[in-house]
Amino acid sequence: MIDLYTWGTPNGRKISIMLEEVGLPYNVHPINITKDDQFKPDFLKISPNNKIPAIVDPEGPDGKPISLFESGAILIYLAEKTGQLFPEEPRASYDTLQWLMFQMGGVGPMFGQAHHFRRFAPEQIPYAVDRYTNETRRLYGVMDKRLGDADYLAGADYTIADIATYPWAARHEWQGVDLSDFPNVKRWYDAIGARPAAQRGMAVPA
Ligand SMILES: N[C@@H](CCC(=O)N[C@@H](CS)C(=O)NCC(=O)O)C(=O)O
Repeated sequence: MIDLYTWGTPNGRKISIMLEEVGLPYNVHPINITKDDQFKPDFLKISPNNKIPAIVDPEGPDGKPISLFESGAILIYLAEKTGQLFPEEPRASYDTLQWLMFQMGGVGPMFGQAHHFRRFAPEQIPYAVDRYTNETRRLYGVMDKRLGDADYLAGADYTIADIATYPWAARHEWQGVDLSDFPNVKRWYDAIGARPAAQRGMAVPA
């Protein structure tokens, strides 16, 4: 049974959606990042950057336990462990990796800053709000163009690139984004939202 250390945030929900999609059983360990659980020594042994998500798989690739942090690495690990949601054919595999990296290096950090400056900063700083809201909208534009050409981010198939991006799009209201401005993203968002595994994963931790 895989141990998942998580909280109710987009990065955490990437992994619960993935575990639900591939059908691996898992135990949820809530790490309350609003109460500094992420700084506790036992958690730091698993996740030295004091961030969720992290996993411990008692049956790693060599049959021994493995612990992993960084959601992109965890998604690749679970995809390779199960042979699901990460195409093997080289072109499709690189398409998946490039859209996964686009999420990890662009969507996650920029949407996260939009959340911070729009909702959580102790004072409203117009420069920061505009900068990250505009960058978020630009990234939705990139996704909308891509999803006008393909059903999913990496092409014809639903992959870990979509799983990484969906929980961030689920916070579109926090970002001041109306999905009707991005109709291809909306179609993709609704398709993933209709998947029972995505619905179960989005409800973790309970
Ligand atoms: N690049 C990391 C980012 C993880 C991340 O930012 N996690 C946030 C919650 S979404 C967190 O644990 N924050 C707590 C902190 O920074 O102290 C990943 O994708 O796993």
